[in-house]
Amino acid sequence: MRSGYDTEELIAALATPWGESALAVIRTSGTGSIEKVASVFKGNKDITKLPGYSLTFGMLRDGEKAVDQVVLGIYRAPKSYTGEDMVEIFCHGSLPGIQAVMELLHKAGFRDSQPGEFTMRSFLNGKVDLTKAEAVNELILSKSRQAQVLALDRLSGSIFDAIDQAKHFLADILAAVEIQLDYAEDEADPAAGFDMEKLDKAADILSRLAATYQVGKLYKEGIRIALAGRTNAGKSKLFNLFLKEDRSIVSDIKGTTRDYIESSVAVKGIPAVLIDTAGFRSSDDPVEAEGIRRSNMVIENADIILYLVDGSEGLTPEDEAFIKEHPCIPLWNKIDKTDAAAPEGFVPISAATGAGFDGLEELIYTKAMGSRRLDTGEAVIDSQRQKDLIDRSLDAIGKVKIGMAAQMPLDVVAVDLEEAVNALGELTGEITSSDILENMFSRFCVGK
Ligand SMILES: Nc1nc2c(ncn2[C@@H]2O[C@H](COP(=O)(O)OP(=O)(O)O)[C@@H](O)[C@H]2O)c(=O)[nH]1
Ligand SMILES: [Mg+2]
Repeated sequence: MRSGYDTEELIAALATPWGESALAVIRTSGTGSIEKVASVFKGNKDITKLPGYSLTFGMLRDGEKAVDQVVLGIYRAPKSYTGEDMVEIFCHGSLPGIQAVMELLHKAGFRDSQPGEFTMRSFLNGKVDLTKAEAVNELILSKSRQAQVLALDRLSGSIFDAIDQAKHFLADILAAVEIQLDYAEDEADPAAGFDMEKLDKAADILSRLAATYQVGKLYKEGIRIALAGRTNAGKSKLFNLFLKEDRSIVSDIKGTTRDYIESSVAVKGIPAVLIDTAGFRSSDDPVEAEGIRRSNMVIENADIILYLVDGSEGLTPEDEAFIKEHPCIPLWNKIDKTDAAAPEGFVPISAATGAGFDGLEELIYTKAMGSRRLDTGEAVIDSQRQKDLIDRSLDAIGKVKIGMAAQMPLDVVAVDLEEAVNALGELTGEITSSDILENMFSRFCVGK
């Protein structure tokens, strides 16, 4: 079967969202792409003669017919994103216009790119290793500024550097072991050339990286926070405070929020989906009853439940029952309008004035992080693929240690050492099959 990622072919894709906008960017790549675009372009300059990193203005034409007025960005191999000749087309962002440009490119000999195909070519041409390639996608998909900073760090090579260091330690040991195997006398001490300290250093680097996965996953996937509580406790008011805008209807008419609504926020850098639910209140109105049923479902599925109580009204048996049955953060709301002290374990806040809100965010952060830690400047992984390969390498290192302690023959130990090195080679992409690559890049956006 022919792969959809044939690197001999010329590819094109819309790199900006499919929607009306001032400008749209269409990317093309491949050997001969500049000449192909030149065949449908008329400007003051002959783009086949332009050096890399030039911009030029002109008209895309289908024979005599004008297609769009554009600016072209010319890149020449190997100094481009993919490492190939590339032309980026800045055209007008009208849907029929974008479509016309794409059709023109198809006519000229380009095909639509597969997801992640530009980055895959960049990898195949040695511009990036796999950890950086994955970081490109993570950067695009990051849901909070902190998540974006972590991905940017990976893009500049923080993970690659750590893996590379560990791999060098392991490769040094392997080389020494192989020399022993080749030259040492039968009676030589097999442990003589074996640098246990290097093995420990490699294991240490890898264990630290593996431990960051839980943090990485948290920043990648985020958490779900549900607001619960009786009607009029102030859930919608608090929801809006998180959003810093009036999204949810706040009203003292009971049952205003009939269904649930959700919105993306960041709580101290952790991406979160915040869900405002319909209050608990039995209702004869079938629509409202359905809203309440759905709300209950949302609450059961949340990672963190904030349970609001109107402090000016006090605790009811219903509140107490909920708090007893659910792991939640109980909030004592409306402290601006009551002197009643918050009961033990409650967080006093005012959704109206914002009093106590910083402390609440702090508490959510602590709860979400749990035992995880994020040290400044530390490389953080958020890819399951990377985590699995680091674990595989660590397992193999464990076997090496056991083998050495049990004074196993060196050639047996060498097999595990090789496995430890290979897992890391697969991680950065030195050893990778095309199936694994296509599977990985197919999860990317088209145009990246
Ligand atoms: N004074 C005061 N009023 C609040 C506070 N939080 C909510 N309210 C008011 O309580 C009423 C019900 O609020 P709402 O957010 O709609 O409650 P929900 O039913 O739980 O969503 C509205 O009139 C809000 O303005 C607060 O912290 N202080
Ligand atoms: Mg409400």
